[in-house]
Amino acid sequence: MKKTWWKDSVVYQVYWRSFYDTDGDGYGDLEGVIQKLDYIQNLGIDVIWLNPCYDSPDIDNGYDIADYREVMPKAGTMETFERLLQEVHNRGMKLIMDLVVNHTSDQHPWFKEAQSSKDHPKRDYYIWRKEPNNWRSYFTPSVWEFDAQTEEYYFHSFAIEQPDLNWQNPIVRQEIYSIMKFWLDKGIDGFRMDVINLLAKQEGFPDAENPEDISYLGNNPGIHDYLREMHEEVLQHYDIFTVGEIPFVTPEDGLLYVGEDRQELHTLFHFEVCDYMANWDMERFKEIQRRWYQGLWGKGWNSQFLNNHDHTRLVTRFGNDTTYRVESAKCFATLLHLLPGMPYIYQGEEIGMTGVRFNSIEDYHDIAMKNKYQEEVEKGREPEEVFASLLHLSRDNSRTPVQWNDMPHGGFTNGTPWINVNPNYKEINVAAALNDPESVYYFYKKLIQLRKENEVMVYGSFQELFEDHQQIYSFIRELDDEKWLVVLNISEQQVQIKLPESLSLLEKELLLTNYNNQEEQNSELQMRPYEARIYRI
Ligand code: TEU
Repeated sequence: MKKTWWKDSVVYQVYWRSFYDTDGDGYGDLEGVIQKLDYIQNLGIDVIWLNPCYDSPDIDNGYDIADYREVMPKAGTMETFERLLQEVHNRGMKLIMDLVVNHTSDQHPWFKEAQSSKDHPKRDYYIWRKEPNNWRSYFTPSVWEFDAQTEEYYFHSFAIEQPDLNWQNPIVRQEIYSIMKFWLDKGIDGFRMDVINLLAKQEGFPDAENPEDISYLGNNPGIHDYLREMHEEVLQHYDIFTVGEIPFVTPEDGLLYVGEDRQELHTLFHFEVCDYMANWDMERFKEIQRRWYQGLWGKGWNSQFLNNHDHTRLVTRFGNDTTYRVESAKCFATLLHLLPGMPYIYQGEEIGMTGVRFNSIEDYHDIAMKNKYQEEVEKGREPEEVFASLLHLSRDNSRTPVQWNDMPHGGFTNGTPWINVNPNYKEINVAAALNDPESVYYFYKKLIQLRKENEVMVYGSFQELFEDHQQIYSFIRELDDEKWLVVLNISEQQVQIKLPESLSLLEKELLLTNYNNQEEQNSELQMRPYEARIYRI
């Protein structure tokens, strides 16, 4: 298996608007990221993924871009960005940008021109039809929005303010390739590619049998031609790393995007867990990991994550964010960093930040949640009931500001934060974590250091134990003569297991655990709630 710099890497996601505010406008900014680079470096991070900071009317928090070659004033200036990139490289880290090219903002000049008349040369930059079909978008009841000016409908996979680009148009593709070169020539180290398998649309837009299952939006014929052309025209000319956000795919589909012989992408985020598993489901999670390992191992590279700016913080969604917040945070950290594939840390995950429960829909900002709330209330459902049903998976659960200390607003801003800080910031904050050697922060630091010193965590094979166990997730990673046993109790119960005779732990080295007082155990293991252990065997 080919070894490369990015496979060895741990990626840290910075959602800059909620990271650190240096000018008091209540929004985090790129200067704030610069000022916290030492904190990120000390954790042992290799690559920073920066969420979109291009000029944007900010309807979908930057995922609606109006100018791809400008930095959003809230975030800073192009000079700030270039200094950030330089400071990242000065610390031996790399930086990847978010590439959002399935759609633009409706305020982008391209769309303004396209909307101006049916005969405008840029009309074909977007997708227009006389009649809608029955498809719904991620954020709205229909993917079609009527444009009164030209009396046609335009297509949008997300909000009406995010019209989809027409990738069938070769001029559009060349526009995007030159934008990618613009940033790559500045020295960035790659791209996280937003819903990149939505670029190709189904020919003729046939009505869907079940419009609620929006998988018709992605993974359509023609997508691989676009990605191979992108690789040929842009990606192959730079020593960079690419990760695609790729919903609606099986491991077999996924391999077509990241196969090492495919000349498309390096790795992917698939969403079999995050889009379909609202709460922890051990059996389902094991089955998903098993299929993706069998589907990709030795042929393509997987990515491991359980939260991001779209998905509720993992201790709240999958763990226990009260009684066992620290134990479950460390247990899931061990899972993500020991499973095959690249691990991603979402800002605040490294201190065990939790999801949030604000009191009113007014406290929430996410367009996906607000649109869904309105849609359901307009259908006549009780507002309170709708609000309650949206809390668990609201994207704002992971968008509250990073909690740096126990000062007002968690030290995030001297102004008024764009979204309220999680009230638990007095207990859960970076300053407290850095002062506590047993904190979640130092546990992540040890895991990342282990990966730097042990290739078995990167290139080691994966062999499961106790496949059917509902609480214990255990597996072996092996590379050459290095063999590690991982045992995780992903439950609030005390669990006893008996290891196979061949796996006696006597005199075996315990490399890492999230519980201190370990009694010597041979093959009978008493696993406490959310206990995690890594042995060299
Ligand atoms: O996300 C797409 C999206 O809606 C995700 O929430 C979803 O989990 C995933 O695609 C799988 O279906 C991307 C960005 O991450 C998100 O913040 C944007 O709102 C969206 O695209 C539109 O750009």
